[in-house]
Amino acid sequence: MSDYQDIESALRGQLNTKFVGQRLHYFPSLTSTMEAARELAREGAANGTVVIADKQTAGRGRLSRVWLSPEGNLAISIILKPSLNSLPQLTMIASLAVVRALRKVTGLEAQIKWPNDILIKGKKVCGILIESEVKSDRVNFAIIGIGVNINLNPSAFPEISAIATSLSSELGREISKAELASALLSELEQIYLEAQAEAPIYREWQKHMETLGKWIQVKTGESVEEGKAETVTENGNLILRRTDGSLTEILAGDVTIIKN
Ligand code: BT5
Repeated sequence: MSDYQDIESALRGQLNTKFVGQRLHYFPSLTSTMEAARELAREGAANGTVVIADKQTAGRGRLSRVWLSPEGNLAISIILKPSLNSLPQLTMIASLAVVRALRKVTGLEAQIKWPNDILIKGKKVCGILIESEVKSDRVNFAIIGIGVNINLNPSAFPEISAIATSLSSELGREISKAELASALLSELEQIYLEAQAEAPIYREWQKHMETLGKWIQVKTGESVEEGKAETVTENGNLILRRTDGSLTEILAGDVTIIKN
């Protein structure tokens, strides 16, 4: 199946959720699903509204980095209206949903690299981007952006060939985009509801975290910290033990593993 309308109707047919994806906007091509979702959210789109593009011409990562999204990539944005308290949990919710959906649809066991990468055998198969609009102490909306390399050959993209993988490269066969998107949306809804009910999702998240126990360097803007990744907090922050034994809590950054 390659025509986006076929994928869209297969997805609508398979989707088994209460609210996530019940409003679905599927485009053959967009600059970025984050832009389209933001416009919809500002126009008052319902909680759980989903935007998917078969390909993106200006897909983005954190700090305006480029996210390559040719057709074999699933580019999806989900609009949610969480409370301010649960906003920091969205990265955890999204990454766990990806891990569970990958296991269910492909049998592959993925790992989480703090804070927002999903890896298979050490290579990036998925990236997650959270954006939100908060006014005083209210979340107007949050958008979870997820990009998964489904059916693409990373070696065709020199920018990412050394660091990326895809489901088709791991499995040696193609995976249905509709099936993966549908599994992802239902896992996401389930974990989002669990988290609202204060279930401790961070323990499961921590269990899949490959970063923990390793000697790492974390860059956050101009600041660089080095030490052992000790643990993560319930809000998803990383606790690092520096060489002098002191601890520091890091909210976001880019991790390089120095030593296992
Ligand atoms: C991310 O940023 O990993 C978040 C990516 C989020 C993409 C989704 S797709 C749907 C929605 N719409 C968007 O426009 N974005 C979201 P970051 O941690 O900053 O990682 C970016 C880095 O990942 C780049 O600098 C590359 O090194 C690498 N990269 C780019 N494209 C990749 C790909 N397709 N597969 C693996 N790695 C990639």
